[in-house]
Amino acid sequence: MKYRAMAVGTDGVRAMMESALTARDRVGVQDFILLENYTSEVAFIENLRKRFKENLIYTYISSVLVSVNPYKDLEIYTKQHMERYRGVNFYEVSPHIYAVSDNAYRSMRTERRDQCILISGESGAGKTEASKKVLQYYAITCPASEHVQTVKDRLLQSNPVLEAFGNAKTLRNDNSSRFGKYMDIQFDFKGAPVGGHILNYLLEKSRVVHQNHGERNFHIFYQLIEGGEEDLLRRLGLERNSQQYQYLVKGNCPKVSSINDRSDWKVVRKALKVIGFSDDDVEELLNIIASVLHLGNVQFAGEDSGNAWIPSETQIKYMSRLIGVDVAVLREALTHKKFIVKGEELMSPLNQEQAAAARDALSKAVYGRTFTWLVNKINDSLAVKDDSSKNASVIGLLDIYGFEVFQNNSFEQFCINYCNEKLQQLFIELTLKSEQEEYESEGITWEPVQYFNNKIICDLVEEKFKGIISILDEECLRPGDATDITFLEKLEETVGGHAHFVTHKLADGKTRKVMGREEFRLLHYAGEVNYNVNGFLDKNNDLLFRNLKEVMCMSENKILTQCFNREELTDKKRPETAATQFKTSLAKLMEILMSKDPSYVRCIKPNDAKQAGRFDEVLIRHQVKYLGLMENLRVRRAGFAYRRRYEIFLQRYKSLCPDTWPSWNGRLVDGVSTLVKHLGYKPEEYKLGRSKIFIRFPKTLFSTEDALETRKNSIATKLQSAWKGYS
Ligand code: AD9
Ligand code: MG
Repeated sequence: MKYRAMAVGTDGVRAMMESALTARDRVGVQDFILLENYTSEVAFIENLRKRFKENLIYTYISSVLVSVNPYKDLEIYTKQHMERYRGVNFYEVSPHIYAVSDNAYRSMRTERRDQCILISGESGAGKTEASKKVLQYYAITCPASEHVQTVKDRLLQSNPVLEAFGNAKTLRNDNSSRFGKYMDIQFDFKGAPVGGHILNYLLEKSRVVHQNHGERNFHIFYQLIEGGEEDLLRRLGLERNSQQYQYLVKGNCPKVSSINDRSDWKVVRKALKVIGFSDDDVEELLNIIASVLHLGNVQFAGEDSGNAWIPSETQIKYMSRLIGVDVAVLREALTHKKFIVKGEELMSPLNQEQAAAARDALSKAVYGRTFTWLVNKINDSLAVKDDSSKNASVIGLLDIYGFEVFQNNSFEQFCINYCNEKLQQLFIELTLKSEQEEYESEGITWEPVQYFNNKIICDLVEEKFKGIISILDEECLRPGDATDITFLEKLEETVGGHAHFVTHKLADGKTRKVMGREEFRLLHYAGEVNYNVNGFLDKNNDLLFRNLKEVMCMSENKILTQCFNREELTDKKRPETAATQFKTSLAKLMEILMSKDPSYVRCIKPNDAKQAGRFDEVLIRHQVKYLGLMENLRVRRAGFAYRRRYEIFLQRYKSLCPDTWPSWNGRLVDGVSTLVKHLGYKPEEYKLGRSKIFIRFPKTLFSTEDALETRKNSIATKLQSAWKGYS
């Protein structure tokens, strides 16, 4: 009865009461591979809809898990659920994130191969929630000693801390991760989690100084102001009103109904303790957070000469006390720029606008580097302590921003979408590769499938010398008159003819009216995106004036002294640009992922209103497209819809053939062969590999399933009448 049980995702009782066809009609198929019309997007979405309506948010495409955010608590994450998935064959229980977690864990244990779980999807689709579920699954189900319990607690508690500092309320998600995260969970030879390591990617620093309407800054600011104890706020010189702070008023959204900043503050404070932050660490950390708020309130006035000055010094005095720098030094650094000409230092005054920009650059740098410090600190606390466990196996968890298309797309979207191109490439390579390998190892002839290889777009972005990032860097380094527009012109010259690149200029010299003059369009694998070049150079340069760096190096705050060091000041080499750093870190990430066996979780957001029960078809179709799900299904179905190891297949269906029932004593392959011949399988419907049977069409499997159902029903009826006769 297991097949029915997994189809309804409950204990299968309901499905048993109905005919096989009705059950399938109502709840759809639990694996898209079993869809009759597998090339039809309509059928795909209809299957998702049916399941969503029944609160069945998970569906497979073979081993890929597709998850639709339910926007409500489904009570499917209890300890009992975890137990149900422990050590059970992937296909014998209803699709679940726990099944993926357990499967990865068991593969790691039995095959001794590192695993990774790649979670993707757009903002609000449920990636972070999914990654937390995986972590919880391991924390609860894996073996533990006292030491391991500490590691488990720290792994779990790293989440609220990173979310406080790296997540924010956006229009799309009340708890949106504004950084990419890859986390390794390290296991010892007994399968217990003994450590972890986090890599973080591209924090959206610009949020510290600006938020769009309806959005907020990072949660920690509000948590501190709402939840901070009276004497703490007094010490930090903060008022209990977020709207007093310029960096917190831009989005006009101080409160969010789904968020309780005060109780979250308590959670974060506790989590910091569990992770091993000392009272001093926390004090220094909060001094920085408060300083950023004070810094945001520093206003500049202009003299007649145009030079900026600071009329009220209350804020910089607080700052000076909190991070231990001299007020006069701070004042000068915020209103001047230092040049070194022929070894001599020259100070040039800034105007009001420049001073405000320098102030904001400092806030971003301080926050961004503190975030990196925080991640490093968490890593120290998660580091494997015991040398004997150093070569432990690893499960990596990737929770990274999905493809983004907004009304106005900038440098951040460019980086994020580039990252998704890379992940898509990896996905294609790994799914196709493993598919091909399976056919080869089973000795089955493989018919290659046509698919779009997005390498061409990755190259367009990242190729040395002629890729978009190289051209951007070149403009950033070019002294003189380089601007965002000259960057766009360079792009037109260099990649203008590329099949995936478009600007307003047409080949015949005319202009394309539908595109702005400051835009370029990339034809991504997932769709077209127009990028506005405004701010590209600044964001890529990510420069902080030298004297501001110097001031930070002088700070007595222990965290800041680690974030800003003097070597940086003497280093003649220009720091790498933001895009190049990102490109390098992505290349490293791809290497890490390539070295592991991947499992995929593809998250889908059902509607933009964050509402339970709403299935917005247009929105979902769009995501199905850019997650490449139809392509994934096509590749997976290209050969055979269904494959199972001989012993599992025989065990399940042996009762349908008198020669294999109640047991088969010969070779497994002969048993399966006897069984399917008895069932009337035609030669073109299946193939027998070395250890598995491959079935080409779902209908073949369905008819076998239906036969099994009929047999069970008839036995039940016979038993019932026998029972009646007896009583
Ligand atoms: V973003 O790219 O970081 O902006 P995510 O991470 O994809 O995004 P997240 O996991 O934060 O989205 O989910 C958004 C919200 O959806 C959560 O805060 C929950 O309220 C809701 N959610 C997501 N997954 C589930 C789930 N499995 N069950 C119930 C869920 N609610
Ligand atoms: Mg997230």
